[in-house]
Amino acid sequence: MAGSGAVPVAIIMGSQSDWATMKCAADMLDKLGVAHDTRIVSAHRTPQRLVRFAEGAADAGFKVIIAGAGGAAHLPGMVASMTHLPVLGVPVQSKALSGQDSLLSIVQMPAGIPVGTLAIGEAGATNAGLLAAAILATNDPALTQRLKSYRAAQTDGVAERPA
Ligand code: RP5
Repeated sequence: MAGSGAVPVAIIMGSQSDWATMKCAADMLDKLGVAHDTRIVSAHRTPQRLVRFAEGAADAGFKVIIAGAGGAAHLPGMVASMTHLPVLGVPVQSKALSGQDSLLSIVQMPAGIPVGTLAIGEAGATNAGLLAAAILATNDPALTQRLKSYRAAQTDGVAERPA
């Protein structure tokens, strides 16, 4: 779902190469009927775009930001430093260090500027979508029901015994 910004969730990522991972967040939000916008915003290659996005995110109508990046992954923390909106960080799995660099770059924020850090890779992106929906659901009974249905279906899908 693309949009001009008047949608509740922004999914941003440091590079086109992050999209295969971050698409999992978009897919989960689609599943739960949550509108989202997707953008490439690099802390290192497009710093001015980063500032414009982060400073304007709240006025653009976003309620939650999902930010994914790999390697020296400054994006989530830098965005969080420029907006009061909740920022969920997804460490993208890097080639050199399998995402441990991304994880530590994102999770070790100094006190005062939080980033809600998810797991490395696709699981983290999927859960970022779920967590963004859960945050929005605190003020949206219909979304709460969709989230509950998703979880109930997941529970129902687990067999008692292995096949
Ligand atoms: C980071 O560098 C991006 O988030 C990406 O995960 C990583 C590699 O980027 P590319 O060289 O593939 O563009 O900034």
